[in-house]
Formats: sequence, structure tokens, C-alpha cells
Amino acid sequence: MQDEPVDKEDILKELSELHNLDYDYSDGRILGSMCTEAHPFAKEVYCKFLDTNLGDPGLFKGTKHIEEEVIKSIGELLSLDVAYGNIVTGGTEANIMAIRAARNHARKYKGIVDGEIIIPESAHFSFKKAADMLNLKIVEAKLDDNYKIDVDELKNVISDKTVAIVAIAGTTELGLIDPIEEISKIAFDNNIYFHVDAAFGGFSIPFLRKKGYDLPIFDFSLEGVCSITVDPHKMGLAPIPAGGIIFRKEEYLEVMAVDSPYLTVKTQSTIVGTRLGASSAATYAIMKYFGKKGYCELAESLMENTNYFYDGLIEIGYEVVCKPELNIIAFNHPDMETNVLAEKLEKLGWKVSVAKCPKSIRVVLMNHIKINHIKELLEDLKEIY
Ligand code: 0PR
Repeated sequence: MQDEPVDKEDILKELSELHNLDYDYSDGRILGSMCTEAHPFAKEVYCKFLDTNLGDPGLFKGTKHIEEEVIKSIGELLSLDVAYGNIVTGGTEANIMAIRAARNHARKYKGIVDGEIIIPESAHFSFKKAADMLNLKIVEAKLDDNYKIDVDELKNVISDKTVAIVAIAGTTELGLIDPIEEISKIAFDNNIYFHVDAAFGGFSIPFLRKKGYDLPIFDFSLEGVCSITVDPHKMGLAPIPAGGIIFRKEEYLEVMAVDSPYLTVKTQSTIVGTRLGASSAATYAIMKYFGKKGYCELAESLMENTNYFYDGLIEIGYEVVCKPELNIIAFNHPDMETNVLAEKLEKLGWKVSVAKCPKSIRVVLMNHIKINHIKELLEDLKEIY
């Protein structure tokens, strides 16, 4: 830091020069992001709540009430009448909280000390962070030919050390939904904590189902489901950071509670102490402003774009890894190496993401990718072909 204060104008100039190096969602070139530009109204509300701190909720009773209302609304969306949980920084923190709850619950009620979690091979890497921090062993369940958890494999890897089973509703690479109903039954019958990571799909599957899309049930209406991650900062159009963790029972929060004697509340279950109220307020605002109707329209329009892109790819001759269930498509050229194709696209100005399983170009058709961008992308892909 320099000694003397610097003029605001100079600081802003310097910052905007650096900000100009960032890619902008609005040019439609970012193909692999699960985040998008937040809705302007949500951003406006976010700024009004920048000083609120949910780490000491007794001081911010109104904002705490807002967080509770958001959790209640998301809970309702996921078929839960009474929901517990928090708006956190994102899917990573939400998943860590879920696994921490599962571990502590198993420790308290089953005496498991060196636990294991079963995750599909398609799980987001946040579970690796969770296992590392919580001293748990990861057991990976293999995928079937459709890139979903192989349920027989899953049954085989359950042991008396299993503290949680995880399934995904909207996988990071392919946007697929695991057979959650079947897994819920297995988890329930074996009395094992079951967490669903719907960080991506949570704000679209319920709306697409409402619109008549044939997607499976993934929520609390399945009795084995103990918690669900659902991120407002992905398909919910809320500003970053906004993740959501919803628990079926209060006891899952209680097993994580630590004493916080000098605060306005006597215990705290979240990982983070001082935490933003702005994320809750912005999520509250955008959910009210859109209503179910707005989210139904958004989810459906993104699926229409996805199907348009899918048809275009097939027409040119590209190989699509699987029929998309949500707004993610992974594809390959029949005889070009994925990295070579990725490089060619990068040279044409596309910000490409390469999936690992299977190796392919992955496009997440978020709200910033409009139909004209898809047409341009298809034209470039035709040229490359
Ligand atoms: N669960 C699932 C299913 C996810 O896809 C992700 C993130 C997470 C959890 C973790 O969420 P947070 O990143 O909010 O903690 N999925 C994307 C990914 O890692 C996130 C992302 C977003 C990546 C924007 C790139 C990007 O530009 O691939």
C-alpha cells in the first residue's frame, strides 16, 4: 500500500482497466460457466444489504427473517413443508455442510469415527474438499453406460462405515440426473444419510417438470433424501455468492452447532462466521420478482436453446455424448481429437470447457448464450468440420 491517499478517479480508472481484461458474459462467448450475469434487480437489492451480517443474526433480525423466508421458499419448491438450512457462498460450502452434518450425525448416533462417503464418479470436486477437511474416505461408485450412478455398484460399496451417499441432480459435466428415487430407497432401507447435489438442477428441474418435461423426482418427496444443495447463483440468476443448503430435519443443523457465547445467538452451525446477508436478500428479491412463472419461462427457453444447438450439431455431423436432460451439451468431432477441436474454437474467440468423462467439449447453455450466439457457434463448427 502506498503512503498517501489516491484520488477516487485514478483508482477507478486503474480498476476498470483491469476489469476490462475480464471476459464479459454479455458477448455470449463463455461456453462452460454455470454462472451467468445476475439479474439487475437482484444486483440492486444486493448492494442495499452489503453491511448486513448473518453471523450475528440478533443484530440483523430483518435480514435473518429474509434468509428464513428464502429457505422456506426453496424448501417448498423441493416438496418440504418445514425446511432448515442456510444461504451460503455456493455449492462447495453447501456440500461441505451436508457432509459435515452426515458425519457428525453418524458419529453421534452410530459411533462411526472413520467414516466413508459414497459419491458417483461424476460428482463435483467439492466433495473431495469436504472429505479432506472432514477426514472422511471417498468411495467412488462407478457410472453405468448412460453416465449415471450404477445402482448395483452403489449397493456393493455400502459398508458399516458409510456415513453418506451422494447423488447428483444435474451433473457438472453432462447435466444428468442420477436415479435418485432408487438411491433414496436404498439409503432409507440402510439408514444412511442421503445428500442430493442439485447445485445446478435445483433451480430448473422443478420448473421443467411443471412445464411437462419428463424428468425424474429428485427432492424431499423421496423419504430417504436428507439434504439438498441448490444454488441461486447458478440457474437462479442471483449474484455470486449464493449457494443454498436445505435440510429435512433441524437435528442435522444441531449436530454441527458450536457454542458462540458472546454473539446474539448462542450456537452456530454454519462453517462461515461473519457472512453476507446480501446474498439472501438478492435471492429473496429475484425469487419474488420471477415467481414460478418466470423461472418456468427461463428454464424452458434455455431448454429450447439447448435443443436447437443439439439439432444443429447432429445436422453438421458432430457426435453428442448423450441426449441432454438439462441445458448442458457435450460433444465431439467424429475424427478430431477433443483438444484440437477446443483449440480451434478458442482461436475463434470461444471460451471452451473440456469435460473429462467422457472427454468432450462441454457447453452450458446459460442465459447469456442467446440464439444468435448459438447460430454463430454452429457456423464456426460447420467451418471447422
Ligand atoms: N455441485 C455441482 C453439481 C456443481 O456443478 C458445482 C460447480 C458445485 C457443486 C460447486 O459450486 P460452487 O462453485 O458454487 O461452489 N460447478 C461449476 C464447476 O465447477 C461451477 C463453475 C461456475 C465453473 C462458473 C466455471 C464457471 O465459469 O464447473
